[in-house]
Amino acid sequence: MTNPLYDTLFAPHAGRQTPFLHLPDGEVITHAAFLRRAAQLAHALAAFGVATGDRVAVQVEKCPDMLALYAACAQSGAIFLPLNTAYTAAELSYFVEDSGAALLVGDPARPDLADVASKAGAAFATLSGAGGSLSDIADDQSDSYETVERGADDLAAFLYTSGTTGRSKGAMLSQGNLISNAQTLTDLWRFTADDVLLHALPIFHTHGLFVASNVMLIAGGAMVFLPKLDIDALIDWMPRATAMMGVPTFYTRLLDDDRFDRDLTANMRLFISGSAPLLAETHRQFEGRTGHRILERYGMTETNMSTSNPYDGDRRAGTVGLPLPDVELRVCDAQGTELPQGETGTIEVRGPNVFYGYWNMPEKTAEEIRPDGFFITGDLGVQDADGYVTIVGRGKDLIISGGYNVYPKEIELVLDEQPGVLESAVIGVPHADLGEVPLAVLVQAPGDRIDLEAVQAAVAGALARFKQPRHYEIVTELPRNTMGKVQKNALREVFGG
Ligand code: MCA
Ligand code: AMP
Repeated sequence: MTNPLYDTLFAPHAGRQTPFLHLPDGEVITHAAFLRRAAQLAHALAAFGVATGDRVAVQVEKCPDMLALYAACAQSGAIFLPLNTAYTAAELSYFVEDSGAALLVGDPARPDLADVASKAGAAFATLSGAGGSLSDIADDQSDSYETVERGADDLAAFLYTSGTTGRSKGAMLSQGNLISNAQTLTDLWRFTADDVLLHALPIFHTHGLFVASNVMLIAGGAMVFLPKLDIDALIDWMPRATAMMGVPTFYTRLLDDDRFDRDLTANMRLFISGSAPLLAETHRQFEGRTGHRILERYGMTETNMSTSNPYDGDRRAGTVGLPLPDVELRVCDAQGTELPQGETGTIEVRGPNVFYGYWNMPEKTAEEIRPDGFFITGDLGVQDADGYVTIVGRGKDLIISGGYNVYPKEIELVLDEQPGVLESAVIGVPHADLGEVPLAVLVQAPGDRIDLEAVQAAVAGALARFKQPRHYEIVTELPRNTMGKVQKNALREVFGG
């Protein structure tokens, strides 16, 4: 194989006149057409000076060309770096600079991005829309491209993941990481060329890109490619689909709709949930309404997927199932000593799915990957006698809102800078639709005054909307333990976390 990722996911589809992407307006992009477009985009990347091993940062709305750009990066040996469309220019600057991206591909509707690129010394292009420069150049290119030689150990993607220190880390994923996981999941979940997957997830995260899209590419099936979660569209397409992947909010919103019932899901063979805890209650309600048992799985940006409930066996509500066939999982104490079965500890995983490390952060990498290769997830779990894993909490200070990770530290750093704020603490509080949302507790500086509107405006300029606290509380001091550490549990008790 000259390029394992391209050769596994994309090359087998050359010339296949089979549907790959069903778009909301009824347009169908065949596998063959998709590959031709990817080749054109690979030429366009070269025209922007992108070379093998270069990072291509991409912040554009979900569209077929964005997925084709992923294929183009694979084919040309560039490293794909997708970014959440909600990120502000301030957040984006960090990713583009830190990664040393050669090119930033942005939305034409975001004129501030050209500036972000130029400050970071990266070239800038827009993808789609009127006058989209990369797509315009691609239109004039040959639709075949000589695949660049790469190996399984070469890097294929960077995904930035925020951290408890407030500084995002670029997780380096190799071709081998992506292929092994996609192959394992395709087999485990029995995806074939006959499947039609409802795809309403964003494609800038592991879930929508490496789980959903890679699996469908290996299987050779089709995707109903919706720009975002749209319950009407899901209900409309469901009788023509066979499977869906979503975060728990997808399932609770479907259950809120009376049209969603057994008849509507008669053609579906599989519903998969992940990225955030699915309440056992949602699992049961879903089964009661449709007869389908949702299959819950668990993973991380750094590991792709690590566990899954079985396809044929018992899909146990409230658990994330069993370690994947090629993944070793252990539950450990803080020193990495494995605990007896049935005890709660930190989940550690090892296998071909585990990433290569954090870009330019060898110390962080060494802190999180043990010398024996086990990655410390920071999730607290317990494994039962049958091997089923239950996530019981998080050792890391993390809020998951609608499937997006929000690290309190990142918000606290912004809040602490605001006039009148002596210090702050951010906690997650329950939210019926999104699972949890951030609540900020602010301590007013003595003799000073906090202007909440000004604080909210400053936060809006600095942080993506999904990270912005939905509630604020002002207190005179934060509860601390004898070591001086803020007791977030005490805050959760007071403010309903
Ligand atoms: C949108 N908003 C949010 C979120 N999404 N606020 C908090 N949390 C969110 N997740 C804000 C918008 O800025 C807007 O703010 C308002 O909520 C409504 O926006 P809208 O676009 O209508 O929201 P939506 O389309 O209904 O989106 C909600 C969503 C979406 C469907 C839950 O966020 C989503 O698709 N989430 C999936 C994320 C995902 O793929 N995660 C996987 C990463 P305003 O109030 O100003 O109007 S984790 C991963 O990959 C690991 C490896 C794994 O295990 O899978
Ligand atoms: P990310 O850093 O975006 O990759 O998010 C990974 C985190 O999401 C994990 O460390 C878990 O805390 C959480 N997560 C993913 N899947 C599940 C699940 N099925 N149940 C509970 N938490 C999950």
